[in-house]
Amino acid sequence: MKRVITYGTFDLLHYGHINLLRRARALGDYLIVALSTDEFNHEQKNKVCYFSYEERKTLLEAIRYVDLVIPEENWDQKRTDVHLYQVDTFVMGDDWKGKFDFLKEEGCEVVYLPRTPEISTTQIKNDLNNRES
Ligand code: C2G
Repeated sequence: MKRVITYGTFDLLHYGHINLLRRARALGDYLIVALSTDEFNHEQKNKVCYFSYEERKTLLEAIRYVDLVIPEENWDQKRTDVHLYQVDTFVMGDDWKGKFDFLKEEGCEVVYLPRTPEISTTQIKNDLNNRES
């Protein structure tokens, strides 16, 4: 069984994330999503989430492409994760291109997939604000 892992905050969840998860899952048989915790987002990613970790986890677990959701608590757990979860392929959107190539040293394939260009949480928030004004 080929095991794939990807990481992220996934807030607000949108079709760009779904496009990523669908393609990541298609690279193997089992997809693990390491979901950034509220503490990690707040303290190290400087992201303020609309949905809590538990709410974002519930959303991700409802997606057909996702087999397991685990917490992402820091930037440095990836090396451990790929061994702990026997990961064959690490996947991220290409906004991260090159940033995780070190995982190849752990025997893990590293794949960067093109982002869905026209959608982002910032875009959603801006559009909603503009509609209200
Ligand atoms: N993504 C995408 N297209 C978009 C928006 C996001 O393909 N329009 C991808 C990102 O490239 C990423 C994933 O969806 O691979 C999750 O996006 P974020 O939640 O923004 O992830 P990020 O905050 O960059 O967290 O340790 C890695 C970090 O946790 C990644």
